[in-house]
Amino acid sequence: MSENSFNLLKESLTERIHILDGAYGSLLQSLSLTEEDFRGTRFADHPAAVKGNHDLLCLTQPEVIRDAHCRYLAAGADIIKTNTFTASEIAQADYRLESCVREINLAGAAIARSAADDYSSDDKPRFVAGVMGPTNRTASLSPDVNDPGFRNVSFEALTTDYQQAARALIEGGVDLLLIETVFDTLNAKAAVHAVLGLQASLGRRIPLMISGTITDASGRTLSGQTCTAFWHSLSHAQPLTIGLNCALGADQLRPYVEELSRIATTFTSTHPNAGLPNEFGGYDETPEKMAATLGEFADSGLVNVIGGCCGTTPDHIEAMAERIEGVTPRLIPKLTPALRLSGLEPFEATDTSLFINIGERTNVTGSARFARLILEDDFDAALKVARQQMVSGAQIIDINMDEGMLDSEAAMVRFLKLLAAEPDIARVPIMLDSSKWEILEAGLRCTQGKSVVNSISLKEGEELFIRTARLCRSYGAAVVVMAFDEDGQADTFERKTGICQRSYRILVDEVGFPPEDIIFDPNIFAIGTGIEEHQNYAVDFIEACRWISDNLPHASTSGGVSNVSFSFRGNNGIREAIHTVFLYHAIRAGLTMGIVNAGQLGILEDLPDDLRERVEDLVLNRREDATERLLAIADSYAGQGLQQVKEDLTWREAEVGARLSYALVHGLTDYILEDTELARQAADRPIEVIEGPLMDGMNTVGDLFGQGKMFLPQVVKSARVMKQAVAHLVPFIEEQQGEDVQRKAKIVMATVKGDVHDIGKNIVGVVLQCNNYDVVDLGVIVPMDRILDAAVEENADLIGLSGLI
Ligand code: THG
Repeated sequence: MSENSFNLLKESLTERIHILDGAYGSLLQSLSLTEEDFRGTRFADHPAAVKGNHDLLCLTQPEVIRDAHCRYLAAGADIIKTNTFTASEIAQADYRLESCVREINLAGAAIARSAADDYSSDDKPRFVAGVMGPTNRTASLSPDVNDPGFRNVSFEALTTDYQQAARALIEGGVDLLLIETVFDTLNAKAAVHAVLGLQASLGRRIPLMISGTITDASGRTLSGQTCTAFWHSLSHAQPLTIGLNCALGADQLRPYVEELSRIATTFTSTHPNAGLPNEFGGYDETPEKMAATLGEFADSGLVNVIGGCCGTTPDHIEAMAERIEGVTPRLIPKLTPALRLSGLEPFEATDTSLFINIGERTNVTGSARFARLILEDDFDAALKVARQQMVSGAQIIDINMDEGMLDSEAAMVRFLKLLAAEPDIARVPIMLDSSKWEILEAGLRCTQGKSVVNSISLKEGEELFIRTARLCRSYGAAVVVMAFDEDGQADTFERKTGICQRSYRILVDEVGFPPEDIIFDPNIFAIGTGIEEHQNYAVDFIEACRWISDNLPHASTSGGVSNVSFSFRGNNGIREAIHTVFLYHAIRAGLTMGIVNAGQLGILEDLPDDLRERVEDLVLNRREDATERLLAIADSYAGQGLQQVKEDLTWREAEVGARLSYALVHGLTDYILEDTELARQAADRPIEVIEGPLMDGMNTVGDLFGQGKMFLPQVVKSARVMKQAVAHLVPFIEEQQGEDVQRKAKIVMATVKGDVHDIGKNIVGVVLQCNNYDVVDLGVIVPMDRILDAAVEENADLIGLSGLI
């Protein structure tokens, strides 16, 4: 699309609501095409079944696809979607058609282009959106019960795959790209990274539409993000539209459409299913009903683009087009620029925000204990360090694996993947801390939220600085910029502010980096070292923060607070007093955030007067003898550090059954073995522990999930706690042979022939295995006979089938 027609589209989106077309899958399905139809002559001898591979029809039945496009265009669609939802190598591998992916995308684009051109007129231009689906793998979730850190797809593989598809779609003539049905934001971030890379190599802008999907009552994506977190993670794509599609019907989507509408500073889109599928796999919502619901969204000013997903037909699209005729489109809200990050949940630093705590303890160079845990490969305990920082009030977690004895990149990746499986920790944004770009980049490829890169700088010159800044942007991260240049670290006010200003100008003017995503760190160095040149370090830092907040609009400031007291190592009482005083003055000068030992920050008023005065003399460099005077009283404060905030353990006071349920619902493993053992001793037979308190707990989890009060990664976490409890009980159950059931219940599962949808099935498999089922998974496109044979052969108790058809 030329820059000109892109601007025309943008302008016309401000004038009227645009109509996106409806479903292709369910429309094509209604044609009852046979395996032979799907194959055509070209794939007559293809070794795998291809029925249900709708994208292949772009090659084998182009007229059928063209006709479907024309029906939607005739119904009034402004934008039609290419029939390329599964045209990725990852998805086509199910049909052994990886080698045809480029061709399918080229053909899909060309067919839609020619149909759109036929219907285009000056007063109603028609646009083609090249569809890129989510693939059938999730980059943020583990499909393996025994390893929450495992992934069956990598960011790199997704990027390569998406880039091939995007390139072919563009060559084939699409106007824009639509990354849709995003259930895992990390997959979408890989798609965005691919598109931004392509954009740079083609030297022109590729308009993007991005649409996520909310799959259950929790109102979150499958991978656990809220709508706002989802937008924060993807806003760097500067998409033309952000929206929601598929999954729930329009009615249930309303609160989330409203949320996006309120926060997204771009156009919004909604293309829901025609309701949830009924028990026959059909869709019940009529064109009138859907047009009425989406019409109300339009009347309420929530949308700029509407259309349909599964189950919608040209009649639905026609009814929508009629309904929104003349309705004023949503106005894009004007939000004040602010640092907006995300984990599973959003994080926003506004002008009125209080000081932001970044947890420092998950740092192998900053904590001897954390270093030992990582070196000993005890990642479970290492994760608890992150949790402890959060319990103590950290709003962001700084993670650093820079240690000579370690494969730092591998440790960073492993820690982040495991952390993604801990929904209570993954809630907050991550600050990736390393002096090596490769480690930072590896980390960026593991985080679905909007993270912070800590750090980049002019240390190795402008070229590298610009290159890494561009990459940070492409991965959707904010950055910490150290006051460091070709001549070294800035240690005076002039050097600190000079370097920050220079960095700011390069980032904002040359790279186009949003100033609100820049966090300056003007270097916190140790004071009280006895060296004269160090005396004014704290003052210089504080004054640099003031200067930055006055002179570099929208940028934030940060620093490693514990550095300042290094020379008082071993005396936590004094160190904490120094931190308290230092932060008091730095925050008043505008310091936005700091890397701190969360939970060990004191209050200025609580410091004894004498201590406060001596510490202030040191921090504010008010007396030559400040260090000596502080040392003189230091001994009496040694060992007086604040207590770490303790986790709330009141739940431990309940009886053991209730404790087991609580642990399941909250995904807590600390006491699960101890409690399971107590419950076993109290029970007549070990099986009763499973059938009683453990099942009660899992039932509560099920109920809470149904009510939208828990989301999927939490349910998976609960299932893993269940697995630990069950594993403890199994040997006791086996000991009682003859009396109890001796073998696990067995389930044979498969995605039925003609379908490849298996993400839901895989999750059910994980949960069942955690609940002591033997799961035999036959894979996808499995014919009925094979399922029945396997069930007989395995002597299965249950059969579980997956299929969206
Ligand atoms: N700026 C930026 N990033 C940073 C720093 C900074 N990252 C690392 C560091 N500095 C901030 N983090 C820490 C973490 C711990 C300590 C200091 C800074 C610390 N640790 C105790 C010590 O060394 O005495 C460790 C004690 C223990 O082993 O438990 O003080 O400035 N952008």
